[in-house]
Amino acid sequence: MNYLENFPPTAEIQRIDADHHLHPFTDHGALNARGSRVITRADGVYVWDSEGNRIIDGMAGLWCVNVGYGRREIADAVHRQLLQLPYYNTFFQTTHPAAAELSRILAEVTPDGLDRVFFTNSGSEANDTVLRMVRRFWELEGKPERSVVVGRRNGYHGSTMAGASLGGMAAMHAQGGLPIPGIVHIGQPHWYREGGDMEREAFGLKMAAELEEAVLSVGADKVGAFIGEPIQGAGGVVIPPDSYWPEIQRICRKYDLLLIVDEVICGFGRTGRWFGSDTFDIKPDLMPIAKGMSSGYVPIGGVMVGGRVAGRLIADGGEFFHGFTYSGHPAACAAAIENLRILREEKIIERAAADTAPYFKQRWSELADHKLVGEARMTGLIGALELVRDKATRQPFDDVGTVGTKCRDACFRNNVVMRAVGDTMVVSPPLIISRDEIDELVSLARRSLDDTLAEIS
Ligand code: PXG
Repeated sequence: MNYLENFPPTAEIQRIDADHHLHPFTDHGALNARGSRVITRADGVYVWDSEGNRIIDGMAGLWCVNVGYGRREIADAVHRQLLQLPYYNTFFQTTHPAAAELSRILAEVTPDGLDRVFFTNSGSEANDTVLRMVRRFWELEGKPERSVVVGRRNGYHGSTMAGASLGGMAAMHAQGGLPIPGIVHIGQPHWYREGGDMEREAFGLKMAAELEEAVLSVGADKVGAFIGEPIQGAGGVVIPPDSYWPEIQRICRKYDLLLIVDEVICGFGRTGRWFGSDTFDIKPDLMPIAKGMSSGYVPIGGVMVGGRVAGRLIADGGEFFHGFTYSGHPAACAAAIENLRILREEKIIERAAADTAPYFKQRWSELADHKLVGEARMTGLIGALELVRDKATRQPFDDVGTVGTKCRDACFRNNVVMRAVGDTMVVSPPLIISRDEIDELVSLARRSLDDTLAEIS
């Protein structure tokens, strides 16, 4: 198949795909009955399908294309790197200029105190790395029993064994004997769905207090770390009350827990600052990153490591038996370096924070007047709509996910990408989205809500 130009008709691609391609997180019976949507090209905030439809991408791919599609500079940087050095490893006392340069830039743009990076190829690998690193750290501290990590229900940290275990997705844990031993979960700071009659900030404190309860019930001498996303992305853009993160950090200090802040979605500008940790004033010991690091052009991730852990690993650690063939892959590093240059030199994050994020907030908030929408929330350029049966009482729909899926399908038909998380619609557009494009995104979102309402009435 000529897969770049003059590709076969849509039905033919769909047939080949159905015969040979197993997709992530997919019910293949349902997919093959309908046929995959075939995306063939992209530019700016738009993607095009094989039928010629232009679709506004409210999800920046999968929360990752922060600089938008079609940046030739990134393609050129990758091309040049592939010609000069397409591959070399970073294992046996070697490095290459791109890996060294990217590590320097990451130390600059990430919060103070995070001066070293361990490279991975994805967010999941970053979280597998972080679990091994935490346990190695406590071994070196002479406290190997502090191997337990506390995560949160409805958190998402990836799909590998450690990633899915650190995460708290019930559906994932229901398959294949997860979580692995040594991971416990506390509740999530989801005020709209779970806060009941509590005032928002009081609810934030209550959910943070669950960390202390977990530490005391497992035993303070056994718990080594807490992991959380600043804003839970895949869990439905759960924006915590302001009281939450200060209290989590107080408890981490009190029990000497390492604080792991998973910035795979929130990092690189999503929340209006460079990192969610900047937005919420969090001081991580360890920080998994991926997605916006290269705007998804080439896969790359990593773990930013603070002084406490790095000091131990370097000073008296001997060898840390961990790493990937493609840790610090030259082409991926080249893509990330160029992506970060664009973000910095064009001040994309600062401009979004000053102009388009406030505009998005204003326009997105208007959707709260829709009959289906119980809450419209947002921070920076990430947002969610809670679809409910009854706005006054926040009563959810009975069969959770049914209405969300209908709305997602309506979005498909209306040429806008929004993702449904149960009955929560989420968006996370490229950070370069303009005011006009925000208008288009919001008006197509409203049309899709109208279509959904008509369908269920
Ligand atoms: N941490 C966080 C916070 C994530 O959001 C990962 C780790 C794992 O990254 P990789 O690169 O291994 O996928 C993620 C990924 C969704 C969706 O449907 C979200 C993610 C991935 C796929 C789908 O919302 N987040």
